[in-house]
Amino acid sequence: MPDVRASLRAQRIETPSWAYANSGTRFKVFAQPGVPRDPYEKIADAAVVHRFTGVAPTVSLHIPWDDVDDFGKLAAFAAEQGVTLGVINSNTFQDDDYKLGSVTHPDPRVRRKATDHLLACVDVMDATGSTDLKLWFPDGTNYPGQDDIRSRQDRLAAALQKVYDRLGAHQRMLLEYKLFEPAFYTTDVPDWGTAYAHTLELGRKAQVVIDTGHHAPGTNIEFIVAFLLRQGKLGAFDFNSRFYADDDLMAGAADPFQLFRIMYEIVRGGALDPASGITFMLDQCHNIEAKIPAIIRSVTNIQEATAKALLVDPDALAAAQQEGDVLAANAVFMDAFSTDVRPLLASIREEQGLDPDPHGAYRRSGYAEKIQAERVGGVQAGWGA
Ligand code: RM4
Ligand code: MN
Repeated sequence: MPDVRASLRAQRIETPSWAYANSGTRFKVFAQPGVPRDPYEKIADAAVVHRFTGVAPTVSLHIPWDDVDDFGKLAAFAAEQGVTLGVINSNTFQDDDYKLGSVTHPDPRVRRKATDHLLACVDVMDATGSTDLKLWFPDGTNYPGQDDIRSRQDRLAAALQKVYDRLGAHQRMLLEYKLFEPAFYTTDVPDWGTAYAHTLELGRKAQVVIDTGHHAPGTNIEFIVAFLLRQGKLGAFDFNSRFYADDDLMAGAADPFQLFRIMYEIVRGGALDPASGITFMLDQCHNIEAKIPAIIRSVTNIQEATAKALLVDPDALAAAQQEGDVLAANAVFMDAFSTDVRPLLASIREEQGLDPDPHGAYRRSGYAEKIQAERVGGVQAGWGA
């Protein structure tokens, strides 16, 4: 039996800077009062999430959304707040030049521009001390015949190789896949198989990111987790929830059972420990709900799914599996999933000197009122800012 309490205490969940900023759908971005105006205020909010949960000590940045003149200064500010800067995310999806793609664009000038941006992201990592570069490309086509599918793979491989060669000894590249959107006919990295093949070709410092919202409905994500872990090619998660497509809702909100099954494969693969090198990030946005409490909820949802996964009795499961007792094996799983783990997590928080109820503690802290009163004027951060 794993040491459930120790594993839960050691768990780490990274929160994304953009989740603290304004966001919306392609129809409308809804502004909320108190939203950060710059990367410093986003980090301050992330630090609050860490203060109440105790398991979110790193913040993922998005370049250029979080561009600053001095990343060393930003890293120092983060440290003052009690957090550190985590994964650096590239952005090649918000420039007119990228209409037909970024690193796979037919025009070598655009490809060079996109690749230069990725290289600049590695410079940022050098300045912040971040070890992970996360790559998600909007690249693809909308119409059959629009561009050559094979040539686009060649262009992708060439760009990835250039960036891979620039990585330092302790840095790595995380390649994310997404089924569709913004491209609707072909996507250049549409699935884990494509991401896996490219990272395999590149080498040890390239791994795959699973964004839970980036699959076709019905996809068995836990199988992908098990497979990539076994191959040593799972680098990170982007957690969020979906009902239909890339909905980016709070992790664990739409399908807590799926999150439990994913976390079980993580526990089974010995990958929960931060030393395993898997980065567990959120990648979501909060369009209609308050942001900080939604992020706290997402963190506690992941903790609950993890606690349940840790409660799966490995001996009872192995025995039932060995005997071919399908119902008994399934019951072991369902018993763990049906356990109310909230008291366990509350007692672990108390043991760590935290409030057992991070949701109530945040509400009572007055932080929401404080930022609404203080963050007046200026331009709120959001997509494109
Ligand atoms: C993409 C992808 C990336 C994220 C951006 C904001 O769909 O999920 O991980 O950085 O959105
Ligand atoms: Mn993502």
